Amino acid sequence: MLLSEQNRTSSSVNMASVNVLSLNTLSDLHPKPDTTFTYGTAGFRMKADLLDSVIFRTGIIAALRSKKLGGKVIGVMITASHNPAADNGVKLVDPMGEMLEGSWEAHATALSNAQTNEQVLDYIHVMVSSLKIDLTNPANVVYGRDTRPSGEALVSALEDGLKVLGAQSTDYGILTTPQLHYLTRCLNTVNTPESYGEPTVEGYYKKLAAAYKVLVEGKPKLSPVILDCANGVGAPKFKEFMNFLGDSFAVKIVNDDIENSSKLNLNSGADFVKTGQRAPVGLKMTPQDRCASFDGDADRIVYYYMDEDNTFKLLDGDKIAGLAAMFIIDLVKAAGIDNISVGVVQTAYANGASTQYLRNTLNVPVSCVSTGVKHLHHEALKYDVGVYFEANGHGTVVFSPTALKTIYSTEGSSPAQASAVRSLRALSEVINQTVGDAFSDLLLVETILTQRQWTPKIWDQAYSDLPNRLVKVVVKERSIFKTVDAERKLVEPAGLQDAIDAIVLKFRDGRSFVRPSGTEDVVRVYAEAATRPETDELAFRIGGLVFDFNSNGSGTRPREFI
Ligand code: NG1
Ligand code: ZN
Repeated sequence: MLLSEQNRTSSSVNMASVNVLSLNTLSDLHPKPDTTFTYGTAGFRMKADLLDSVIFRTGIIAALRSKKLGGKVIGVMITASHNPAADNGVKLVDPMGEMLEGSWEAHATALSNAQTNEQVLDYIHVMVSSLKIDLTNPANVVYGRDTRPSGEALVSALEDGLKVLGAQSTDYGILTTPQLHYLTRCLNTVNTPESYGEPTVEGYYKKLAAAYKVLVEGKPKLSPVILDCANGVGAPKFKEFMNFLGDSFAVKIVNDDIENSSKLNLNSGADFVKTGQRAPVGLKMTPQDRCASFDGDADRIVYYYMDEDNTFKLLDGDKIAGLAAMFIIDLVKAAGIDNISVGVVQTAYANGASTQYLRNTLNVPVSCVSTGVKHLHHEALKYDVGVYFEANGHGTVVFSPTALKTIYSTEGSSPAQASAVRSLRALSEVINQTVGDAFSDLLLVETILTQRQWTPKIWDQAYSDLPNRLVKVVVKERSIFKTVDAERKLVEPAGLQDAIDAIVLKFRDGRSFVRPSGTEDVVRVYAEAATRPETDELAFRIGGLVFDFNSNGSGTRPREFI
């Protein structure tokens, strides 16, 4: 985008502190490849060797965001989460540890696609002028990265970007994504009434471990949880964390090889387990075991176990949400508190049986929002206590300031009530309030199972998942697929939704929806129905329909499509 003459004049006063010479020199070190970039649901994400210019420019955006917010600390995380080792990506974290405000995603996209140094400078002008950014404000940025080998060079690109506007910055080295979110919030709230904790990684461990110890105190310990770390950052970081958890936590870590980077997320990790509905490599299960998998940056977790007849059983994000909601409702009641309500937020990918369970058994309000944690987080803030999880295991529980005030001002009028209040307080500390956090969610689930002395099988009995299937369809242009109603209905291409509805009607308990992915160049088809064969048939019929529609299918038509 180029500047209008008017913008050029009005912003020129503010531009004194952009050193054009330095911008050009630094930008020349990070030339833009012939690729179009989009800041999507998970920030920028793609093959690592295409990201140099994007990360350089993300440094500029981070500095501008900080200046816009009067010097508040902005976080930058370099990771590609559950994607293969050759990918990488970058996401920005806003001051309270939440995802970057939606309207800035478009600015990040625009700046990343500027073709020349002059256009980069022009777009900085546009932002300064239209967003009224005072460039004389300080800029403070913190950053971290996962274990991907490409991370180190990308950090240098980021540092060059930060230099353009003279940002003060701190490199926190290798971190899990939620640790960076935690640090960002702590740094922005230090010495305020909203202080979130000590702004160090050690502070994070201390806070969570202390709360967990309160929650399991006096309860018989469960058998060790077998923990698949996807050969990612969760492995070294969870080992560090164990120094703080000590005897209170028993774990057997597998898939912890971060030296051989090609193993990252390979046949392991939360995404592999959830998508394939099977155990990761390197993890031998017996029916007694309770297992969990992190993803590559440790912000997702799923649990699983093996039934007596050796059937693999998945306890995904929906099951965790149900468990957490049930536990919190019971605790609030046990504490004698009657003015805290619990709500749950899901996406269309939540299993229909989980939504039924939440609504009809737990009697909690359930909202459905578009895919992407920022949508869930935002909606969860509307409840006193908002539980949100994506089916893939990314989620957390947020306590509103009013709920926290009630919890901290209640004492309880019996020992049982006082104990429930203590648990509620500790729960609000053990749960990462900024973002879904696999470490914190692991402690949350282990707390509940320990307090109840439950096996995963007992937990699983809350409801039975409807069989479901997720199918990817490679299309020529995924942007032509437009959805409404929390992505459950297509409005474009015209006629496709009617055709989908007509097929779904033929299946018992059938439900299916189609949406373009925000992280991959595919369209996703989700289907569920009463039985496995019906579910598969429904998914493959809709897959075929999408592939054929308006001849948008690209490449070979998958054999299984009907
Ligand atoms: P897309 O590619 O937009 O479906 C995927 C996940 C999201 C979310 C993002 C970010 C599914 C079906 N989609 O998004 O839930 O986690 O990645 O990582 O799991
Ligand atoms: Zn992740």
